[in-house]
Amino acid sequence: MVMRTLAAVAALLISACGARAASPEELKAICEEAAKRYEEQFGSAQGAAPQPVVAMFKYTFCPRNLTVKRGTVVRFVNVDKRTTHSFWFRDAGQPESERFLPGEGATMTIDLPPGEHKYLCGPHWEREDMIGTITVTQ
Ligand SMILES: [Cu+2]
Repeated sequence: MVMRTLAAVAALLISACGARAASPEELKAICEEAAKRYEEQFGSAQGAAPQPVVAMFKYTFCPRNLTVKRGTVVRFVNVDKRTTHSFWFRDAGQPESERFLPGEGATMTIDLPPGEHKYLCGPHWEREDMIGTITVTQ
């Protein structure tokens, strides 16, 4: 009973803060829309780019999890309508990128040790759970 009450209070607090991880279905829908917007803006499919592209859209990195070989150049692009986004490999000791307006982006050479690396969107990781991972292979 106490546990149930605690769980209810926790759920209430989480919803009150607005921080809630999107479900896999929601992520899929967001990333499908992001891919569509990418193609409209850049004239080719996100998956057809010569280097992996991470689209930033609706507080989500698309794809949220990406696996690349060490040294791969990854492009991060904001395909949102109004919101600025950044990418920040904070745990790897790197500075935050600039905050990109819609249509802007930058590349990064993923020169990180093999393993999984979490990265954040500076303005949105805390409240909106805008967090991605890049898994580096040799
Ligand atoms: Cu963001």
